[in-house]
Amino acid sequence: MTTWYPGIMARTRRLIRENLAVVDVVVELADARLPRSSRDPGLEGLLRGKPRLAVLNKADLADPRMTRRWVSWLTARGERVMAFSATAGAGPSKLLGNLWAFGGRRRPGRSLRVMVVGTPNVGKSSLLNRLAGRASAATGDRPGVTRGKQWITLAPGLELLDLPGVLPPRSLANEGGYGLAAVGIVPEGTYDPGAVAVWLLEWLASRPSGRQGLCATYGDELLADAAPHTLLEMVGRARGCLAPGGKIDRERAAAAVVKDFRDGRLGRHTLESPPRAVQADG
Ligand SMILES: Nc1nc2c(ncn2[C@@H]2O[C@H](COP(=O)(O)OP(=O)(O)OP(=O)(O)O)[C@@H](O)[C@H]2O)c(=O)[nH]1
Ligand SMILES: [Mg+2]
Repeated sequence: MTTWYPGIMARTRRLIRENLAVVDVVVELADARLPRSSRDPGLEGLLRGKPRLAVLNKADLADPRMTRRWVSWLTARGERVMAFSATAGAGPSKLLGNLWAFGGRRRPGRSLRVMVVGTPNVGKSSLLNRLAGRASAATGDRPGVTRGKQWITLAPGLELLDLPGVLPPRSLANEGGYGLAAVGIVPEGTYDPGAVAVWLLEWLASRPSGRQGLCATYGDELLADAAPHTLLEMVGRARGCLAPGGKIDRERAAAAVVKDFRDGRLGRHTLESPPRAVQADG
């Protein structure tokens, strides 16, 4: 199978296509911790040259230096892009300014209409709520919260369309490896949380900022003598995830690691780097 939930994904793509004609600008949300693989390359063709602003959301959870590198890299490739945090930090004035600037010409007196698209759980509904200054759209810490389309009218003269998330085809998502599961974009039940937790622990343990986050959360002894494959056991001990008989409950330990990472308790990390500058041809 190459597609997730083919019915829902086809319906969401149809919603995007059907509403494209009535919107002035599209905001494409990505997760700043996975600026490449949290974007569906299929959207490009679907959006047919509509003015588009790419927003690397959840920037509060990503490594700020890496976010700057990603913004520069994408900008150099001709994209309009900015970093944002829908639920933290600075307000939406820069985002609003960009929307008005990129929205193009409109009939006088008509509202600016903005469609928000992106993979599941990247914060589309949260961004709308932040712009609206009120909780108009339902949000939740799992993919698939928004089920249908919802227009939200903001004074003055701004209308926003919230849509469900679209997942890239499964084969492309696999290229994102465990990252998409780690940040909560792909649905539960489609990955093994134990494998994701072990991957995350090894990823973190292999870099100084990651080691710092692990020690701060689970104790210094975590890295003192742990071989990579025993990290999960060590976390289980630190977190008191014990099964009957005093054995470590690896499932609970894995869930704790994934949750701690998603909530930013292990530090601010970006799971993929922009490609190195390609050498000029010739
Ligand atoms: N730390 C942090 N959390 C965020 C941010 N934006 C959204 N979230 C959280 O991420 C989760 C998903 O947010 P939603 O707004 O429901 O995401 P969505 O893209 O609308 O998700 P679907 O409708 O399921 O596709 C929620 O728990 C939000 O509180 C952000 O900028 N920073
Ligand atoms: Mg939503």
